[in-house]
Amino acid sequence: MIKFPKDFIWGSATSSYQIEGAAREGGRAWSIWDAHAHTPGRTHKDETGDIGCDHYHRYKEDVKLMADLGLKAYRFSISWSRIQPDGQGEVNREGIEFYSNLIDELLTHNIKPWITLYHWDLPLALQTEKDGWLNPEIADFFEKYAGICFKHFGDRVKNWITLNEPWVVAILGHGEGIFAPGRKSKSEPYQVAHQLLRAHGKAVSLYRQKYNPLQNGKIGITNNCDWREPLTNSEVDRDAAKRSLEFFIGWFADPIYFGDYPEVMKERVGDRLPRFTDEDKAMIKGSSDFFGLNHYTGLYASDVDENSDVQNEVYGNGGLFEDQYVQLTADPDWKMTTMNWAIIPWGCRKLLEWISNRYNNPPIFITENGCALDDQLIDGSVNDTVRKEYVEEYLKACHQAIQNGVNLKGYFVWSFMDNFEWALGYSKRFGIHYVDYETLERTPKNSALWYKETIKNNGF
Ligand code: PNW
Repeated sequence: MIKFPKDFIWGSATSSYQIEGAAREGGRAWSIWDAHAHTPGRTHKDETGDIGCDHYHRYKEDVKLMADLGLKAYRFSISWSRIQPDGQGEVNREGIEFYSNLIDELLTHNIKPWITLYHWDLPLALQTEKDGWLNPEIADFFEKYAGICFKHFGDRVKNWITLNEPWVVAILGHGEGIFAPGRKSKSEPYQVAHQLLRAHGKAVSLYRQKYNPLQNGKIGITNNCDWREPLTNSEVDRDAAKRSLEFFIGWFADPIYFGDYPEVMKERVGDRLPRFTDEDKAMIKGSSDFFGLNHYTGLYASDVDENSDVQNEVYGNGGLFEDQYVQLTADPDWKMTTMNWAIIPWGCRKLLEWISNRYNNPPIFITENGCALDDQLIDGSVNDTVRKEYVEEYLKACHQAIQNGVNLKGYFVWSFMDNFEWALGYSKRFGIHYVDYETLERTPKNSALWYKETIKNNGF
């Protein structure tokens, strides 16, 4: 039997829009995900998080389930528009009360709360009136919101994650436009990522200066990254795999650990890549107490000649293809989840080692790992052999990484419960393309009027 270190953190994770429901209750205003999901044609069967898992009403039952499972830590996110309905100004007492009760309920059951401040549900008013993450002012709005959370919850919460997967916000939200706010662009992902990093930096500075001395907690960021295995041992393919990782995780982790974007991104993205001021560099460098990692899958990477007409076949996973010229492929023998994500536990070990080497052995927490499967309910339960095997194999890979010197400190399985899987809704048929990405209508820049016209029957 393999053994993990005694102080290893075992937990599970969720996010606000995916589970809470009560979208129009408790003084909560709409977020960009409410607007996105209520725009016809953007989610599987136009499903929304209006009800989700009804966690807002059933949180006590849910915490009881966690306790019965023996969970020691629970990672959840706060819905910004429950705390500040417009994203600025007035604090909504009912929102504070809900999370405060949830935190107390967790602590009563000996479960440590890990809070993510932003898991993609930006208050809609900040999008329609301020252009959301494109606006440099957003870093100040986020800092204020974060401060409200530290002030009200920091006495009891000792583990903070500023942002969940800024890569997804940038690429899927602003590059492909299949996630909120539904924008399609080749430059916006880089601008948005830049503001996300600045916002993270500001929130961390505030925490460290004003709250941490009294509250004594840890704060970091969670990034997502898939593994990239060179398709062949050729130098160009090894370079392609490295380049792909640098565009994926280096984009966000290099500024945090080294103070700037990877060289290869500066060279290839050119003027579309914003530059940090010296002040921002200083603020962002060293701004994470731990390396939060969401990891699920991986692909082979190979070099693409810039004159060839090969396009990236694997949707959404590569970032902007034109900037990287990396072809991503799966081995036909690999087992796949229902979301069509390859099950390759050895990729998890390799990625952990890669991160450890590049960033000088930081403490790492896997803040998400798990798999979507087309579960068959028989007599009220699921014979979960494939999922069990997935988690076991990935944990073995984690254990090997620890043996090899990686400073892995914890693991949170995704997810605590079945939930609203963004554009895929509540579908059991993941991986099937139900939306035509070519013709999908994307959100225009000044979106207030557009949403009003697009969302019939709206509550916005
Ligand atoms: C993560 N991709 O999302 C999120 O943090 C969760 O909210 C989500 O439920 C989970 O993974 C499973 O999907 C991702 O296309 C969604 O590369 C898409 C991608 C990556 C992460």
